[in-house]
Amino acid sequence: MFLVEKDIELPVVELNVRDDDQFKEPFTSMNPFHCVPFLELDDGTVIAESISVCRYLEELNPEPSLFGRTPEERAIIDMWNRRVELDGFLPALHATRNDIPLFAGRVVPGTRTDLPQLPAMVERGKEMLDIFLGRLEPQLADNEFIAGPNVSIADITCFFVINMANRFEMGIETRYPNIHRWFTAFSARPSAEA
Ligand SMILES: N[C@@H](CCC(=O)N[C@@H](CS)C(=O)NCC(=O)O)C(=O)O
Repeated sequence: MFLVEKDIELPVVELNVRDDDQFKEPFTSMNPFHCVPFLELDDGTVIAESISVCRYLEELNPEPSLFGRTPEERAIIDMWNRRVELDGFLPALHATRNDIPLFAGRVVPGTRTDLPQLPAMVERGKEMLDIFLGRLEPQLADNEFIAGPNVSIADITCFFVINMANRFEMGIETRYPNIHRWFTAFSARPSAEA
């Protein structure tokens, strides 16, 4: 989504993470945290972590800005992106990974372990997610986008949180109408369709 929003084209290698490509060479050495995406530079340096990759690409391609242009904009966007990641994405991730049978044996991203899927983590994840949604709703009552009047990286991060939340039928459409309005509009962007 970030690449489409920024109109950046990169050569892409697709890994089949269900078939454990990320644990095979050369990828296991490139990202020992065994997750996609990661970016390999021409000198062989590897940058993993989605937000770190996006931040690097934004430095090279400042417009359209998704991380903010001024110190204040950058701080506000960073604040919201962290809230979305820490308070929304993590609970949604743990609820999802402890719930869907496909994730048995892989409850922590990029691992294969015998840690069992715990129903209590699904319930707690949903409860924490609901607290996050309750805090996000008033922000979207007053703002078109997550971090204010302009689209930002926080919208992209949150798009994935709401996608995961929708699986849990949390009644977003009726209980959080402003989140629903934002999500419907964001889903229609070419980057979401891509
Ligand atoms: N912290 C990483 C997490 C990335 C992540 O969870 N990627 C998943 C995408 S499906 C993955 O590669 N999973 C592989 C696995 O769990 O084995 C980031 O933000 O980029």
